[in-house]
Amino acid sequence: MAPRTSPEISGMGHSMKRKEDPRFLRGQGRYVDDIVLPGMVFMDIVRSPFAHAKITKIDTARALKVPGVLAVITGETLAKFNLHWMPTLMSDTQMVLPTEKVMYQAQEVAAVIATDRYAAADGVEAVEVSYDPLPVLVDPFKALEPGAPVLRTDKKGKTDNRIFHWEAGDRQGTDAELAGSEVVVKQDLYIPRIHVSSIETCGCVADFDRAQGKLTVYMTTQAPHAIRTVFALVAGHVGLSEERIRIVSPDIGGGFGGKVPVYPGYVIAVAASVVLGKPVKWIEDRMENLQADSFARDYHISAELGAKRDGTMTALRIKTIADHGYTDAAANPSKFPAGLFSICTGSYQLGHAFAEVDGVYTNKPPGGIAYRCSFRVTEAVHAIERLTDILAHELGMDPAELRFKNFIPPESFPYHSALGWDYDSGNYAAALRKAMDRIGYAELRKEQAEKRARGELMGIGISSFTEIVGAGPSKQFDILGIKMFDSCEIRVHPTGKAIARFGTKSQGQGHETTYAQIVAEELGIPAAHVQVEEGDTDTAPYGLGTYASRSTPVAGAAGAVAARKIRDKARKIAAHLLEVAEEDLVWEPGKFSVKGAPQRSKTIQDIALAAYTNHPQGMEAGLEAVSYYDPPNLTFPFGSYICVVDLDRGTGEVKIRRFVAVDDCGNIINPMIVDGQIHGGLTMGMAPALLEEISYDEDGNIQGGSFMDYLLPTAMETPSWETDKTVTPSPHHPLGAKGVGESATVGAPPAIANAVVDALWHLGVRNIDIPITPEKVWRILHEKGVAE
Ligand code: PCD
Repeated sequence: MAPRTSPEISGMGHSMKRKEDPRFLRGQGRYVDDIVLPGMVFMDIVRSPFAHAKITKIDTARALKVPGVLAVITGETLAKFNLHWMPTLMSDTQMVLPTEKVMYQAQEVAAVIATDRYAAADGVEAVEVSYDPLPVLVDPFKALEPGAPVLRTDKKGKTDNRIFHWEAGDRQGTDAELAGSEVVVKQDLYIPRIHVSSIETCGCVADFDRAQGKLTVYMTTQAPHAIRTVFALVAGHVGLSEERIRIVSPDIGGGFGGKVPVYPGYVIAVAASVVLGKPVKWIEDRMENLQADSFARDYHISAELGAKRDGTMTALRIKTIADHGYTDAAANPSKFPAGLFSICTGSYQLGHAFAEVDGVYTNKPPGGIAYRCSFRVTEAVHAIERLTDILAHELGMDPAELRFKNFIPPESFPYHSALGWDYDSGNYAAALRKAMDRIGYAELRKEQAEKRARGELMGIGISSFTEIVGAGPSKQFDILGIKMFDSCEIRVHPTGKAIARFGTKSQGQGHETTYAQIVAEELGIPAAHVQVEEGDTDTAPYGLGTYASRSTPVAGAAGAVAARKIRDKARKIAAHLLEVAEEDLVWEPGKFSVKGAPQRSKTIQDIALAAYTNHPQGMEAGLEAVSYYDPPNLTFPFGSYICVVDLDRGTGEVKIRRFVAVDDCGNIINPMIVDGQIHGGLTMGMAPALLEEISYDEDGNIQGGSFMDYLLPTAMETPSWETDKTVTPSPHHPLGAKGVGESATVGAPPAIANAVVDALWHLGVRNIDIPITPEKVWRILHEKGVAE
């Protein structure tokens, strides 16, 4: 789509350089740890070595003698104010600090406050905690067995470890259809626990000002307003009411869903600041971040896909056990305990589908965050895309051909899925065809056959995913009852420059640039003259925050709507200045002119000045507007990815030779930023496919709790991504845009897994659970007698 505005205005479609980058590139960003307040003290946390144990004693005497240590806070301290437990976003309860027992390794046990960070760490070493170990449950299947020890003994009347049972679709119809299907493929898939590992860990500076009775918390949160409300609900009874709480999210070094939850550390820091009357800084270290912050995934999926022998898909049935750790602290919309997992019918016409998920308590850290995925979409896409490939192989059909046969055709949109979603728009075949042309699919298949004949192992994997982002219509989506709208407030100053404030919060996505471009598109004020602000609850309009790729679909839409309100007023002022009727004016980005007399015009800058100096009698002065946007539907971005791998028969290493990603996120605001999002997302999709996993031994000891074992991709492992686009606008979004931030992380893992299995299918390999490590492949090569 050709941009409508000039490069000077830089509305949509311009690859304008990021306004935030000069400060980031010069090391001048202002992150939480850069905040230094007078009299500030430091907090460090004592953590449990056991995954499940009774606390018999906490002796703080020695710690209190460490020079610089000011206080030690325990569960008992908090219990006096009834602050030792807090609600989770899923209306479960979570310990801030324990008074009786710990439930996972690395759980917070006590906090030490000291005059400097080192003294706090020394104090942590000196706190003596006595534990009485209890039986540990790490396997969710065992946790569900009758007679398994009940973990949540704090919940009166709880007799098992099940958290919830959730289901969607038509069970009977699906059962019947599958029973009558000519072919049914079944596969168990485990999608392991992973961690976002953003460059910046979590932390805060809690500053309770006794004189004003006001609490300011600078913190790494993706959702500042929601956090303010949660704090008010949790601590209202000790006098912290909402107007006395200010949350500030400064620059954030990566969120990826990991900075949505409220972690105990934040609450303890707030309590410490209230008790001591001093600002308290708490910054997690790298190991704490990896071991105790919310995890993602951990879904045990059992899926069945039915089809006719000609490849027409008929029905999908999925049963999932979801390991949630010791509390349900998933960051999901309230009505969706399994997130948007019911997008699992993917890009295909499926008449019948049924999905069920059981959430289970285990002795692991809580979480279930939407790590670069709009609430369990990654899990859903992995299931359907893996099953589709298995079906193709079983039928002896080309996986691309099978997809073309089953895609929802473009004329069927809006498409009502068997699990209840109304997909807004799509053209799946166009994206797959483009990806196939780009990569030279037919040639690659020939090459693969030749190589196979020579014993070389090469695989081609496709993933044609559909995403679901932009929560959400407020009739379905809320968090703790707060509807999931989002907001924008724009003020145009007399000199024609503007400030735009949003209810979301960028963590690196580039909102300062793209939001300014949205305002530029709608008002013709150059994006360079639009200052974007987010993240301060004292100034920004109330919004639900940035996650689930919702900023463009929801807050971006609010930006367009607010700008249009301003344009409506600007039209009235222009009519007054030009002494014509409003209907006689035509708009082009940046000015109104008189129909048939284009030389008679007023620029938006002229109009802005008039709004303060020469506005019509009876009209209020000023030029500003606010919009709280409630989207009529979600947006459904999609794409087709093709991955080519070569397997090393000596080492089992998977080498990604090529990876073509064709994405469709509707109309694009900033093509350069979108490409950056795809590159980052693909790398974060490759990571769990090949490298990352957090697991636990029988005693609940974390495996992969440091970067020695938890392997993040570096430039060495990352291939050169080849990206392309198709453009299918969203029919309901004011700018035709869909979200894109998570597409690549969601779409990439099955493309890679499908490619590896494609290389090995002829040897009888149907599935390898991710991460597909060299060791797993090496073992298979030996088992099949093809190792070198
Ligand atoms: N765009 C454009 N166009 C279109 C779309 C979009 O341009 N069509 C762009 C925008 O504006 C921005 C971006 O792109 O800037 C993105 O967007 P979105 O999709 O809307 O999204 P957001 O909301 O903003 O964001 C969020 C996401 C998420 S969700 C995640 S994970 C991740 C992503 O984002 N994270 C991050 N990306 C990123 N990047 C960075 N740098 N960092 C970070 O942290 Mo979640 O749920 O939270 O898990």
